[in-house]
Amino acid sequence: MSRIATSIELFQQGNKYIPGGVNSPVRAFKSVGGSPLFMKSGKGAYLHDEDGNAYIDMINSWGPMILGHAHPSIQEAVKTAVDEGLSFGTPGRREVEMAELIVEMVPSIEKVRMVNSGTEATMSAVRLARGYTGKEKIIKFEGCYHGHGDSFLIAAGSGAATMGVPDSPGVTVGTARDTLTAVYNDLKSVERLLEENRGKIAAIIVEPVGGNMGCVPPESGFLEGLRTYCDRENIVLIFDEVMTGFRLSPGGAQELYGVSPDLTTLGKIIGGGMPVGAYGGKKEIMSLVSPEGPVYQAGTLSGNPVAMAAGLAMLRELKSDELFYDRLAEMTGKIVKGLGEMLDDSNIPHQINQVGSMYSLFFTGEKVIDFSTAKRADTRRFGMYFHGMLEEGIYLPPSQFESVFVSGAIGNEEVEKILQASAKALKK
Ligand code: KE4
Repeated sequence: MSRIATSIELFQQGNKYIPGGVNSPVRAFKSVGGSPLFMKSGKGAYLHDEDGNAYIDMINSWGPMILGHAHPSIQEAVKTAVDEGLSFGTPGRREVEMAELIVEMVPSIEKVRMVNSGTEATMSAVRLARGYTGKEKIIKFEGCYHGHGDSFLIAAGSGAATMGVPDSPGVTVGTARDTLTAVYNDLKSVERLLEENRGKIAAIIVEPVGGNMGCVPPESGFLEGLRTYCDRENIVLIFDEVMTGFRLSPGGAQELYGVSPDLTTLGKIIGGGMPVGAYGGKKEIMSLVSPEGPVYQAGTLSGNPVAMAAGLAMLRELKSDELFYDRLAEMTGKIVKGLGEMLDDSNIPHQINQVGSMYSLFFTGEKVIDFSTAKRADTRRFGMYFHGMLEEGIYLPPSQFESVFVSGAIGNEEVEKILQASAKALKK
């Protein structure tokens, strides 16, 4: 009998009632093949599937579980909140505490609004930027993902057109017309769009470290260049830090790279594992958000007390341990160094991009600096590596175009296991 028989059975059952058997597409293992694992529990660095198999978790729920699973202080905070009731639809103490903490930790945020997902955060930030500037177009970057809002599901139009085309049925041409797509790390591609759309661009939205084409760091001067353009053209610079916020440093990528956006979107870690997103930034812009201003945005469960309890516990843990991020980057560096050495020894063409506790292994000989170079990596080889690691009990992101997220629960013992597993998986 298969070692993942229960997961297979649950997936078959799930497919009867849920589109693709999952509640978020990337979980379905489509790009690596095979049947997705159904996880039953997590503790520390480990996940346990429904068949009792244990895995070292290298995704950590796509980023949120930076402290590892079932961290005592987060569990305790949630249990306390649960005993007081789940939701009131009124303002609550924890929302004020959370807003205060975010303003304290993220340099550019002066006011912040809680929402329920990263998608809600980015959709709201773009609407706010349009309301604030009175302009309609936005610039995003190929390979950057900002959630499933219509404005973001846009493929790069043909060069001449420069205008986007819908990347999903259901997204209207009208919506696509207002989204322009540039090339990550290529300021000239941004300048061309600015020249062709002078005075029409409300916002530039960017992942300050690419995580959705695999991990792709900003080249020197890229983020600074965007900041210069936005200052010159009265454009709102939005850093989508849903992935990098509280991941790369207490103040996220903007603290790491020293570039201040006008608005920041947050998610993942901020909820401690519960559904939370947020957007925030300059008071001058945020003061336009309803009910203080005319830009409407709302949410029944925004600032939910249980979710706030989890998020507060998470951020307080991260804020309290000054050496946490250094240790995390050092542990990640050990994995990346060991992996690089064995790939060099095996003469396997590879690139490993790492920023702090995010990294991606690409099977390609060329530097991966944008979506085009990422797409030229050998994704079939990645699928084989993914399954080889899974068989050894290491759970990697099931896609070449996702980033590994190392948690603070991964210690030297786990690093050793990850490298031993990699040595075997690369031989398959
Ligand atoms: P959510 O709506 O999934 O909470 O956040 C959307 C989002 C926004 N911005 C960035 C930079 C993001 O990475 C995301 C979501 N990331 C994906 C993983 N690449 C979530 C996993 C999934 O879609 O299931």
